[in-house]
Amino acid sequence: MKAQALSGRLTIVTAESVFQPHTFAEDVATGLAGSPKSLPCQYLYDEIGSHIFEEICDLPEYYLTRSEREILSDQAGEIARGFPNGAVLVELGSGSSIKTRFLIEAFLAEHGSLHYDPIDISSAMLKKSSLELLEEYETLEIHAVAGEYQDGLEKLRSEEEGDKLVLFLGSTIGNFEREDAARFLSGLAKKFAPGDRLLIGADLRKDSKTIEAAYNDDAGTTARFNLNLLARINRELGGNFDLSRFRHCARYLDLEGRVEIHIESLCAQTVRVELLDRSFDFARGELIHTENSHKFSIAEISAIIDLCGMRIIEQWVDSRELFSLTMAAPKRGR
Ligand code: AVJ
Repeated sequence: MKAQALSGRLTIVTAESVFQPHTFAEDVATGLAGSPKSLPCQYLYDEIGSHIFEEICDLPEYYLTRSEREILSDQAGEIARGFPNGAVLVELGSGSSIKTRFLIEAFLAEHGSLHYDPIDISSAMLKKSSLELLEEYETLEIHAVAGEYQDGLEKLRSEEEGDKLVLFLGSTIGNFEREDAARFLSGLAKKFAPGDRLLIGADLRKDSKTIEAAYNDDAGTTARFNLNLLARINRELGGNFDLSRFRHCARYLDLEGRVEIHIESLCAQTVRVELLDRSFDFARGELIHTENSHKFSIAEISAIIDLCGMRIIEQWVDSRELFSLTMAAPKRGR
């Protein structure tokens, strides 16, 4: 298919958050000077990080993607039939859009054509996956937004285009602190028209062995994903991190229901970051916090949906009961 035929069905707009090259430098400076040290997890997903994350999704230990895919492939037809007038599919954090294909195909089968609006921080990934989708599905139209979720949502198409089905898959919600998750979903619910729906994937609480294995895989892919953050500081900010002097660690806190991911300094060392014109001291065993991944019980999911002004329409789990998918509507909705 010609590039023209593809690009006629594709618009990519860039939200404010992407036009701020200084924020990475500032956030690194603040995070590494802090005590305890930390780095915001959204910086894990540069082009290289996004690709390593795709590898994580295929790992034998990383059950999340397969479980969610099982639910989506089983339920996509039913979900599409739940929107008799069709819907605009909006996806928060689309990545490579692989799982979304089940829904795209179901909506196309049911309604013939479809508008798909992915929002993702990685504009390279957005462009690549959008072009792949357009090549495959001739009646698909894509309005992609490069940016963070919050300002990405401001750039969506208007209500007149139809009911929206907002996808928030992969347990990305687990990256938020629980209070921030509630705040985010409340904000989303406030923007919802009566016919709009949220389809949210959330990883379930379970035995710590299964969870810890998913974040400490044998192939070391998750370690590579995590340490890429230091490599990114080297690449973009002229850092001199020696990656062999750091290691990945992830542990599950059962009570809190979350995996805490850190990078540990294996020795006492000083790291220079040229563009910041600063050095950072690390003690042996000192940790940089890089990510949290929260897990939820079914009761916790119900409570958060209710708290955020929504009601559950349907809820599914996979055959091994590891992962959940929840369809919610605004309380005042149809
Ligand atoms: C993309 C946030 C859902 O928490 O499982 C996977 C990120 N980090 N392995 C997760 C992640 C390390 C992932 N989320």
